[in-house]
Amino acid sequence: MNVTYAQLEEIYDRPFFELIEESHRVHKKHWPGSEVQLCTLLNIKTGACSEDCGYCSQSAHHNTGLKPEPLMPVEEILPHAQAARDNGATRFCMGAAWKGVREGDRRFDSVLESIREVSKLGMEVCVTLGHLNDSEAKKLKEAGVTAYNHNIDTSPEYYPQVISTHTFDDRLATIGAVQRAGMSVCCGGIIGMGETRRDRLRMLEVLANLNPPPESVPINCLVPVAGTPLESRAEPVKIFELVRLIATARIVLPLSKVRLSAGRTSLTQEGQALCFFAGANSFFYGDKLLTTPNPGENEDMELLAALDLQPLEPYSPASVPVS
Ligand code: SAM
Ligand code: DTB
Ligand code: SF4
Repeated sequence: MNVTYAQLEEIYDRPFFELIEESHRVHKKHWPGSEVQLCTLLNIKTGACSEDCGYCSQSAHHNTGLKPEPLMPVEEILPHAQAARDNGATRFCMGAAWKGVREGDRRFDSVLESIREVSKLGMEVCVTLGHLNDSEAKKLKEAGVTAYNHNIDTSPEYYPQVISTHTFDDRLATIGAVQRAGMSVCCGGIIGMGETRRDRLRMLEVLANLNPPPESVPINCLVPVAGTPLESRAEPVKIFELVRLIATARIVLPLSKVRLSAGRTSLTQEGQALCFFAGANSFFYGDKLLTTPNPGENEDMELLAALDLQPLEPYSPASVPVS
């Protein structure tokens, strides 16, 4: 979809109930069921990251007190993946805190082996491993990766205020490699980092104009981490601004899964219900994100039951949109 900034602004600024009525209508047209995707995260390599992302607990540039851990071998990863599947996860997402993978590095070979094993469990397999070139992306696809998560995080204009060790264009280059390799792109961002409404909409503009648009779009609310530069710039996200952004994303990215991501522990259940009504159809499931807390599994299952929503079966017809 070719979407302009002016169109995004017009959608976002509609009277609140008109906006969410429209986004709910678009949602029902393309996602007629009441399924929600449950993605479970596992941090397979923790901390000591060379990048300086201002929000991140895992950057070696910030003193967050996080204890670095080396890359988990396949035998340590598999029990986590099995537990996630047994608890009802649809997608298993493995994250590594480093700048990117390097072909020929034994750590990359170890990740490829883990992907091959996890993909036998029947869940969708997502990884988020930083920067990739074409041939690395191809190897990940061949190993069984369904989707690659690589966020643009904010607008091109605000990006240098958040990160200095790589550029917005570096992020787009990796997204290009992921697309050429035939993996789905999972790409979204963070709000609550002191950015403006314009930055949020510029971020959506870039996402909506990716060709093809991302298969999934995580919308994270900043989890302020002590010791990070953004701790002091953090602004609690206003729930109706989050709902407006999700509704706008649903309208301009009708075929994408919109994921209510980090920051749910600061939202009420009623607030989350509004997000699902406005068009979110995925969330992170399990009591830990990568390094920070997430609502408990029982609490989330109760929320789904109360809203008459069902966990999405991986690879089921309901996991693809009606176009
Ligand atoms: N190192 C890889 C990368 O940068 O793509 C993968 C892991 S990184 C932690 C994945 C994403 O998590 C980031 O792009 C960001 O959107 C999100 N994230 C990290 N820390 C966060 C925080 N404190 N609050 C909200 N989202 C966060
Ligand atoms: C995404 O957009 N959010 C997830 C996932 N992709 C990898 C990560 C959220 C991390 C929140 C902070 C933490 O737990 O360290
Ligand atoms: Fe490293 Fe990713 Fe954290 Fe940036 S967001 S510091 S690249 S782990």
